[in-house]
Amino acid sequence: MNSKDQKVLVSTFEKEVYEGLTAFPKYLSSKYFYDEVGDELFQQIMELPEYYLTRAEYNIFKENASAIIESFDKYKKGFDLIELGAGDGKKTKILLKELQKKGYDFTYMPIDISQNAVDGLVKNLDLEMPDVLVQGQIGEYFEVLDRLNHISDRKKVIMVLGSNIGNLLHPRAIQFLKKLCNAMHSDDLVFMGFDQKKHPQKVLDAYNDKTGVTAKFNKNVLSRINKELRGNFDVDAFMHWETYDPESGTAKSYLVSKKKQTVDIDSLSLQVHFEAWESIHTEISQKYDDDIVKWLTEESGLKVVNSFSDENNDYKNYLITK
Ligand code: AVJ
Repeated sequence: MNSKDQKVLVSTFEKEVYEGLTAFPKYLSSKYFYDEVGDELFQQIMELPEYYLTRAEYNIFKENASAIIESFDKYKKGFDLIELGAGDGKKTKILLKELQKKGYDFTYMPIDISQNAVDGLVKNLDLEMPDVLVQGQIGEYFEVLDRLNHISDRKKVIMVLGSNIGNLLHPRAIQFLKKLCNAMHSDDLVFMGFDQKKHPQKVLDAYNDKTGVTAKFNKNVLSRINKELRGNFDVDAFMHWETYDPESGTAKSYLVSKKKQTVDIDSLSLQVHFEAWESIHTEISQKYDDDIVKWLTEESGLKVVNSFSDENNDYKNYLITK
């Protein structure tokens, strides 16, 4: 990354922190959880006994790998397998192995804004699965999708895993799906994970683990402000709080100020006042059911053609076309 890009990034962070902490009620975007420390904490979250999402999706891949890739059958002679948001590739590797075994001709293209994440994954795949063609792509999802349409006219299967769409409230999820739809040709497919509505306690536990990793993850946004914007948040003066509304299916994370306090953020020349028990809203993790997914996709010009779920119906992956 050159210094010019860096400056643009920092100023977006500055601008959004300023907006969120001068708003009423206060908020910060969950996209700012993820720096090097946050990435590591999220890795730990995925290992937590309470955080069922990753295991459920992994099991769906394990149990259904051959059925899933049968859905890509007509693309066998050549397609791009694009993944928006490249994780550690643990789940994707199951599919890659199956595709290889069945003789599909494909290029795997992990897309992420983090050069670090993409490089790590590409290196790992070079070692573990040297025969798979991998082309990492750095950038914002839609920018890269756009670029791909100009470079390659092959069929696309676009994967969005981990219920990452759950960070978006429905109107923004529809925006996202509409943009996906625009980047697709008529035969292209989307394969997307949606965490399902379930016992409310199970959702609350997943986002409020006993060991406090999720609390640390949530507070990491404050540490980032301290580090990057010369802030002086006392992170211990805030507590992690989780809510889940079974009607809307929305889990929400907050940081709650345990006392009346004032925080300085020097790079923004900003003083932020907190009343005792005032909150900062930091994340939503939306839960879905078939009807909601059907509604979201139809609103976006897409349609669900198949779905795969784990044995508890905690989580589902949907196959979607234009
Ligand atoms: C990566 C957005 C899917 O909302 O479940 C995990 C992030 N936040 N624990 C989620 C997260 C708190 C996660 N997503």
